[in-house]
Amino acid sequence: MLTAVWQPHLYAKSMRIAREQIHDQNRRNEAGHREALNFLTGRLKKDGHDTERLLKSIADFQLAIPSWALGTGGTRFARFTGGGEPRSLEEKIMDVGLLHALNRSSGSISLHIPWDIPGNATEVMALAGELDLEFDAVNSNTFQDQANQDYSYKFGSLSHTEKSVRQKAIQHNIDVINYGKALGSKALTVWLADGSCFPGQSNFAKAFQRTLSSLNEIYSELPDDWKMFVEYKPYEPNFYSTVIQDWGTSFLLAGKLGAKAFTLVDLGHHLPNTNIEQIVATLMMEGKLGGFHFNDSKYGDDDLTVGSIKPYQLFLIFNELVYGMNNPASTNPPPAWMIDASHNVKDPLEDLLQSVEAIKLAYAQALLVDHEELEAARDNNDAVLAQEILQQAFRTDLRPLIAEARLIAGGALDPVSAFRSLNVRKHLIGERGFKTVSTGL
Ligand code: PSV
Ligand code: MN
Repeated sequence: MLTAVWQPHLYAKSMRIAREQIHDQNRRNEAGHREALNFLTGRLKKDGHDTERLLKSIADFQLAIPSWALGTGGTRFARFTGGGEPRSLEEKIMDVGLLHALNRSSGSISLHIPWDIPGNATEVMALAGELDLEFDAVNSNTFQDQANQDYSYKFGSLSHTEKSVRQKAIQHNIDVINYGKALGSKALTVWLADGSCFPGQSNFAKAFQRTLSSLNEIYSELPDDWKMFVEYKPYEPNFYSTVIQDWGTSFLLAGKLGAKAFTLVDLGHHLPNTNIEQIVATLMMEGKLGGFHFNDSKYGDDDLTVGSIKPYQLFLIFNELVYGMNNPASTNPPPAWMIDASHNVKDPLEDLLQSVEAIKLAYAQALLVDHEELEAARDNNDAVLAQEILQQAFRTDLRPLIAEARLIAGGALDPVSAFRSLNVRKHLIGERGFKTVSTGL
């Protein structure tokens, strides 16, 4: 049984995973883990790696969990909800607390407004604080009409042809900034569904200019220590054109807006086979990579578990990210790391644990790359050696090192199996019921 703690000042009689329960789980796997770790660290040290430094970098790497991805996702055909889904923002925060207790790497939550409006910011902050969580970027939503809305985003929001609709969308973004301020967030993410479904429907240049002018108004309300992330996407829900369709358009907007505006890369927002690692390198070179939405895909914006389809691509992206972050000449501020995935058939919490693990693995593998050696190979046009260097890192199984970093931080050696042995989902169903539907995707 999991520990149930009554929090009188908060209204949830909610489950927490106690450290002792995690230790009990870890004791079962300890021997096998030590053996694998000793073998790995022996090899890494022989190859000249500083394993203590690697452990620290891995432990420090934190990912924001989206408030909209704690329930089951769906497609436009159906949504098969699972049991025990969070019914309120507070329950979502509790869920992120469970993830963080297990992996010690999910230390923040990213809110989508109005799906998750914090009613009482002080209480919400207190709950997050108890669970050792912070609030990451806040996300605006002008891609749906809300009940009782007397205007419509059917034909766009910040780019709408009618000024009054644009004004509503601008005001919504300003409201979102204000919600974020109360929670200690430091960034606003803007993703627009604006675009057109048919050739001729929209004037591309005018739509861009209206968007820029709306974003400028929002930008002028952004606190000095905040950032604005402009997320791009080539298609969906509009199928002919999207106003902010690609990194170039986002980069153009960010440049025109000013120093606090950046591009946000969502891995699922590219046409098939796009070289995303090159986009990352270019944006970092220009100091304009603000944030990342991780997921994986086979065809489009599939929002699948990170690393489930193209783990090598993920590693190559991290290779550029690590290079960009460690390059002393880089002016790029540390990007904000977020997951943006949807779970149609998996338990959302298990899926998120898998995504975090995949991201940390790719990051750690990228840390193994010797960039001086790689540059030398490049300078000599030695494509064979360059590939050897990258694939040597990619093919090193660093899972014991990731597990060790988690163990040191008080997390579970194997978060998914701990989640299952502790019957977390069963407990959540007992608490919240079986037929629950959470807001979000
Ligand atoms: C759009 O596809 C997106 O990636 C944006 O980040 C949204 O905020 C999120 O998904 C949820 O719809
Ligand atoms: Mn996204």
